[in-house]
Amino acid sequence: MEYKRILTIQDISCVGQCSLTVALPILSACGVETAVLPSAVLSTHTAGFSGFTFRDLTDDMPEIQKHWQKEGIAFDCIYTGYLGSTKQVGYVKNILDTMGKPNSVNVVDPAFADNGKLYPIFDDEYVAAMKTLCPSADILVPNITEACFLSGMPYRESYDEKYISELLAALCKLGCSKIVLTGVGYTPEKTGVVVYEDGKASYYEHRRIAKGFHGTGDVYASAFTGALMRGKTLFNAAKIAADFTVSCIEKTQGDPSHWYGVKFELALGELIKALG
Ligand code: PXL
Repeated sequence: MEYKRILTIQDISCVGQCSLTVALPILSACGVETAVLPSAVLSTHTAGFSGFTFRDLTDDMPEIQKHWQKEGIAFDCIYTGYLGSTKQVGYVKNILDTMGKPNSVNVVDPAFADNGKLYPIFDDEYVAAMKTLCPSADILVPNITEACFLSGMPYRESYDEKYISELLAALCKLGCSKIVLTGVGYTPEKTGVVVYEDGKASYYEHRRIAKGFHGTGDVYASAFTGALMRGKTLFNAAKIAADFTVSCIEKTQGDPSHWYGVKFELALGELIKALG
């Protein structure tokens, strides 16, 4: 098995099981070396905790990148998530465009919205900046809310396949080539992911667990990226990540005190097995 080196750029939420505290262990379990570039440090994530601290690391990025360039460091994959500021998006675009090895893969999880709403720190200016990342992404991994904000399509709670096709077409116009659209469900009991590649959409449908859990977008994107780096096809990586995320939710849903994230650690063995 070829040993791959990933760079992931997202925040450290010290408590809350999201972003880097999820991505690092999941990517390590997938057997890939993981370098990190923290976008910000927060005491907790912003979804449900109040009074969180927020240290923006935007101004550290160019110096860190310069040092890596001096050392000749490059990556097989660059995977981005929750970023710290609109200005930072420009730095991250430059990293995506220049720090990969030949044939490296850029995975961009927009990570700025869910359930029809932007996360607290973000605004329209941030969304506009995120649109500029799309042409630098080999694979975009949005949920439906993010896809709507990026494309300008209206957000809907219920929809049909035609709406999803229009959403994918609108994202392509921003310069995205491959898309893994998460949280696509056509019936109350089921949800799934649409994998769009070479002009063709394929759907992996699975059980929908009633309540949404924080951090599952990060769990999904991390497992997807890890599986991709292990040589899985786009569709198989999307499927492995979906099964893993469902299992993480199943292991959490019986415990109402664990409202802030999912107990993904308990399902890492299953992920490793699925990767073969
Ligand atoms: O899971 C996405 C995420 C990542 N990082 C922080 C967040 C959120 C979602 O709310 O607040 C800080």
